[in-house]
Amino acid sequence: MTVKLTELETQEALQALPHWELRDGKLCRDIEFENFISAFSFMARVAMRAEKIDHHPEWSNVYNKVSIALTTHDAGGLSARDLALADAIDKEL
Ligand code: H2B
Repeated sequence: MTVKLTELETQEALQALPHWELRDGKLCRDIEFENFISAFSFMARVAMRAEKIDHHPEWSNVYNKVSIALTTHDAGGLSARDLALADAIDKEL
């Protein structure tokens, strides 16, 4: 079972992730790309990373936009695994 972050840990994490915000207790980022293929190739790269760390995003894509929401289902909220994935996602941009 993965441990859920405390309120303080969550606030500290948000300081370190300026492109991310909390929505409904999930760590969210919306990204706009130049076109569909840029958006989709980003998703493919993130999918490979997510699989490697066995932690997967909730996300959707419409043409050149990707909306991401991170949460840890096992923890019933945010965990360090979401922070690691957010970091990995930022590195793919
Ligand atoms: N991804 C996310 N976002 N939350 C989880 O709780 C989760 C996951 N659990 N990916 C993992 C896979 C779990 O099902 C496996 C067995 O480790």
